[in-house]
Amino acid sequence: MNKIYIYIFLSIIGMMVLAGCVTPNTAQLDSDHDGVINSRDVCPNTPPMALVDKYGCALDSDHDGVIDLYDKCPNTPSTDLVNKNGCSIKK
Ligand SMILES: [Ca+2]
Ligand SMILES: [Ca+2]
Repeated sequence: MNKIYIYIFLSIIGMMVLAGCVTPNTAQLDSDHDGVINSRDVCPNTPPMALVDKYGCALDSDHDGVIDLYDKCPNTPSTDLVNKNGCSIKK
């Protein structure tokens, strides 16, 4: 008897979805799992384990273009050119 009620309930929900009455709430998804939902995420593809700001963008504390997650020299002067590891390139 209970299976019939479950079947009827699921059928009604299914019909509502098909009719467009109920849509999955994709705005609340966080596809890159950084803690910032997609509808507010300015950087939707941040690497796993990267620390992010309130906009969902990976932190780059020394602003050299290499995010903290990959930056092996986290305090390079802002005037220096850096390599892919975030370390100053000798001039
Ligand atoms: Ca996100
Ligand atoms: Ca950096």
